Amino acid sequence: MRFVHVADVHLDTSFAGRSESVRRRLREASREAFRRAVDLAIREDARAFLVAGDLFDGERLSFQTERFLLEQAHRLREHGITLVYATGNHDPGAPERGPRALAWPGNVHVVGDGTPRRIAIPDRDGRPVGFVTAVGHATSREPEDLSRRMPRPVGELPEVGLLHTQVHASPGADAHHAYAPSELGWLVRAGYDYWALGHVHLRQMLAEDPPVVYAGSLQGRTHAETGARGAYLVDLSDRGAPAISFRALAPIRWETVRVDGLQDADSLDRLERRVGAAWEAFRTREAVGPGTEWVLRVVLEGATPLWRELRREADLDVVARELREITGVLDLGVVADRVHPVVSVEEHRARPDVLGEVLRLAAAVRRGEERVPGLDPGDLAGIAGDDARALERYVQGLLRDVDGELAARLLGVEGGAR
Ligand SMILES: [Mn+2]
Repeated sequence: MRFVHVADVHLDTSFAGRSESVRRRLREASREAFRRAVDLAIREDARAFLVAGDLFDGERLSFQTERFLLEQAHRLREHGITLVYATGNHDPGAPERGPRALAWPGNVHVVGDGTPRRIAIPDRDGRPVGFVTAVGHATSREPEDLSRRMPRPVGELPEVGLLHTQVHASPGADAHHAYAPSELGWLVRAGYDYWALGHVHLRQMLAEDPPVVYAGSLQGRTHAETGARGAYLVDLSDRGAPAISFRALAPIRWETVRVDGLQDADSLDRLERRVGAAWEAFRTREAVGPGTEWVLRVVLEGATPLWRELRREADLDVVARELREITGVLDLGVVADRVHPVVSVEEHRARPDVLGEVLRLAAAVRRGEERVPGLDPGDLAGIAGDDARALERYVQGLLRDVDGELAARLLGVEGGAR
């Protein structure tokens, strides 16, 4: 059985806070990525198209998306491909109500509640080539481990489990709510040949035998969702040797480029040239082909003679607008809250004053030779528990690359920044 596995499509996300044209393009891109996944299924002669939840971002569904989805479902039907869609926390509930109440064609199975359904996947002649067992979220805050309700597979044909779940302790899970939580150990031993999962937007294989796989979001939606995004093409014809390949499909990529060492950038033109060069270097390193669109965030850091301008919103807007033109990206934002005046850290570190003492202490803490006296984990945001070693590492992390900022703040040269 060959199939395509997608997850977390989030159609009709609002993308609030961006210009109307960018928002429209981002919403189009989610549909475009979905269309490309359908193209892939048709081209590769897949028998099933699996959606592991969060097909929709919420209750609202645009006319455009409604027409689009039905069109894609019909394309799959024309090619004898079965679409199985298990709902997630963003699109929970039975298909009779809400955005899922579309006039789906007969090849579509929507599983919108917590009762597992085992669906036979036929070949072109109607003979089953495998089974997909799906279970959906009935509510937006499913507390139960739905995987425990799935029946133990039996028989000679490949069996796939389809589920929107937060697998306990999987990388990136912290960024998502623990809805329908499940245990990797149980999934591995449950008897399925492949677990098609959704919910955690970071693409990953949690296990290889059998494959337990998060497809990741089909099209990135925030700056936290970087890198290529797309679908998995899976072939279980040989149950002992599943063939799994990732296909990048998202037309838009989200990335962040950090630029520091701006001591010599003493004019708008020089600053923009530096950013332009960093952007070119990034694209060369990533070897992304033409045709990809970008939502880019440029983070300016460290010492720069332009620190005063870069903290003014109106000036930052000019930088963002000009950089958007120079780079030709779809959208671009500039973050510059870590820039500071140029001060000679080395010179100040050698002095016997308070600043010198602070700089020497910071360096010693980074090297692990000193601790910040009297520091209580309760005083720090971003760390839990009272493990002394973890606290030390955390503080060392905080003190990385801060000398210039420390010096600038203590010297008071930042006065009158706004
Ligand atoms: Mn999601």
